[in-house]
Amino acid sequence: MRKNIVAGNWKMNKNLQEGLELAKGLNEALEGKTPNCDVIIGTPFIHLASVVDAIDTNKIGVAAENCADKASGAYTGEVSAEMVASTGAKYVILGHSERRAYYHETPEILKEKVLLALANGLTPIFCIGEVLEEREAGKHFDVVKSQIEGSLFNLAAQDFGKIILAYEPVWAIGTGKTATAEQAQEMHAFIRKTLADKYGKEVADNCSILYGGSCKPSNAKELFANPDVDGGLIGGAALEVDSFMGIINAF
Ligand code: 3PY
Repeated sequence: MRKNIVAGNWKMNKNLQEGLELAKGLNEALEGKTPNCDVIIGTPFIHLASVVDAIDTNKIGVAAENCADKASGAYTGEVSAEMVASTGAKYVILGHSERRAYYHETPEILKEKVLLALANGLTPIFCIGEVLEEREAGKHFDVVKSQIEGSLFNLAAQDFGKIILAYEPVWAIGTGKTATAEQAQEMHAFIRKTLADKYGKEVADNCSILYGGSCKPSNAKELFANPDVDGGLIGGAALEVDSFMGIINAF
């Protein structure tokens, strides 16, 4: 059956020393505890190897926040999925709305990234979600479905089984606005049905679908209580041990 997961997305925050302090603090806070969910932290590339070394990776998984859409070669400044995997990170966040919006990542580019991540043994945490105008125009289901179809439906069922999805309504990211528990459940159930129609009920039931977008200790419990919400991809609240622990403890 699918896992409950709380994954942090640090974005472009924390220098190396600050990041290490945060990772170690979280490691300490989890010492001797068995949370009711898997815990993952998504860090900038340069933190990955040091964070992996500094924590118990059996307790806390480590994710990159991106990887290149090319395997290797003359792509100055890029970081490949193979390089990410060589640090000991096991996950990679792909398709975050910030990457789609600011770095023009298309479904085609993301499709390549997913394939390279999987080929290198990384678990993609694949983000999907509509912008405010799309929701207001009643297009949110179509948008999310086409994001999934465009980057993931080329996968065989066996490979799709390795994907974690994160539904992040763009209008709720960094805005302080959160989807209501009903809105989150409605979309997560729609996503699960979309997966079931393509891959069958078993694959759909086994896929963890996280909610992202201003999830915090005060609303995590209500969001996670929904049958199709299997955890969260957490932005700002992942930058402090106490608030991130507050969300982990919501399970
Ligand atoms: C947020 O909650 O702000 C996020 O974008 C998490 O990825």
